[in-house]
Amino acid sequence: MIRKNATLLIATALCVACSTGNKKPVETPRDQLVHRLFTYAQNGQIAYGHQDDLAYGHAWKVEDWENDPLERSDVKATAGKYPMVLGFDLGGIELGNDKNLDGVPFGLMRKAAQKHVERGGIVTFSWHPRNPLTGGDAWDVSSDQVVKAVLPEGELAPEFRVWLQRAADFVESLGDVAVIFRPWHENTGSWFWWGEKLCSAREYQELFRFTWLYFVKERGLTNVLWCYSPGGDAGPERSMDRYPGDEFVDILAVDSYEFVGSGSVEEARVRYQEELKGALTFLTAAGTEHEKLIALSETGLEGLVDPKWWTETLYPAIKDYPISYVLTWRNAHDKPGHFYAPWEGFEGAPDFKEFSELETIVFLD
Ligand code: BMA
Repeated sequence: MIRKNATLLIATALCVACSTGNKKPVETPRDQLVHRLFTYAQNGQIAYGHQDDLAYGHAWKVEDWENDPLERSDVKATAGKYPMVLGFDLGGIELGNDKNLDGVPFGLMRKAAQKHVERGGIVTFSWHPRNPLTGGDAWDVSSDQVVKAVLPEGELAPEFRVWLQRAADFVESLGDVAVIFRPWHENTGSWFWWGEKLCSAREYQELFRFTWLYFVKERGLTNVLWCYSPGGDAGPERSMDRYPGDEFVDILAVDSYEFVGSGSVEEARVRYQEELKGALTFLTAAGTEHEKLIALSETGLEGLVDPKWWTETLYPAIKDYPISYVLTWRNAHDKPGHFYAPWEGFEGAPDFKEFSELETIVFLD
């Protein structure tokens, strides 16, 4: 039923997305990407994504990126196929650094993103910029004046403009490639300086809109799909209270993780599935109402401590919702327990392989 309603909407939205005023066929990379994501949702398919997949994995990383073919991937090693969606994080670009906050060179990121698109994949960027007021990282929530300070009337506006400029320069340097950009994520939590308790709803909306205006209107970066992704536990009211508005958003998404904590894996699974189903029910309705694509922009279970996580936890929780993609977080090369996809030799890998072979889950062959 959910799928049927969504299909009707998607068919309508697809016409809107494809029409360029005079019934021209799909043409720009952005139109093509919108079309593709709507088609997945319409067909009951979900593209699978993995953060940083081509840059490193569990206990390995690309060293000489300029000469590396970028063919290594934990996902490929365990599923036999690349993830369809490749995520990267721009954190650090704002300072003009040559590597991001997790040590990924931006040169490698650019090359991997372009290669992934050439291979037929989709690329998404998140951004964990540092705290421009305190000099701390994105998680520095010691001041609730940061968002206010970076807005056009604020005392840090000129510096923040340079930060936006550096992020936009990177996106522009990718060439004529459409990408999903997901700034100011998990804003219904209060662990980033743009979080719920750190700014008013209006300030948050202005931050998102200002970022959009800078990229789209000032820089003419029209190949970006804008993704708004609050936390999966926030519910409709809190999520939409800070929604920047239909003009500024193409994809409505949520981030939602499974946490085991001190309880059992079984209890964690029940909590996670409940939260996820609640969030995806809300997203499905919001997607219909606002005529937007929907996605599960970040998810996972750290260390995959549930051996059947893919087929018995994640899949049953997402299969009935028209999400265009689901992305699991990174496999750190330097923190042995910090991984969200299997790797070669990991005992839970067969369950992931089974997941990758499901007809409705889309990988990149
Ligand atoms: C977090 C962790 C951190 C990382 C950050 C940005 O969830 O993976 O180690 O620095 O994301 O990628």
